[in-house]
Amino acid sequence: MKTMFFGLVLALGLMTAAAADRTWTGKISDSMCGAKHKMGAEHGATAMSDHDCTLACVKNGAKFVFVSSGKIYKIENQDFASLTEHAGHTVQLKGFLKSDTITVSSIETALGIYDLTQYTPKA
Ligand SMILES: [Cu+2]
Repeated sequence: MKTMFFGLVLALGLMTAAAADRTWTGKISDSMCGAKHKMGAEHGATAMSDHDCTLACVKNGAKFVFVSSGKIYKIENQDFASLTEHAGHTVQLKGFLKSDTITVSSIETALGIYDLTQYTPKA
């Protein structure tokens, strides 16, 4: 009886570990641009910030994606609130990865990473 109980605890423990969230540092982008926003190529001659480009692409039917270490991950929960807020930004994303798709559980601004592409200089 005792061994059965410990077996169950062990099994539950392993299940929890397998479903644990992971953290990545990367950029919120869109499926149309992927890793690189071609600065206006998709949106006429106007140069756009990564933030605006991502939002514009998503508005035009693209999906939010997450780019980390050159790899593009799909995002399962497209309606996750801070995706819009952090579009085009470098963030720390927490979530559960299944094949190439992440179910996002939290998005935070990546501390210590100063990303120039996030800022559009005001003329
Ligand atoms: Cu775009």
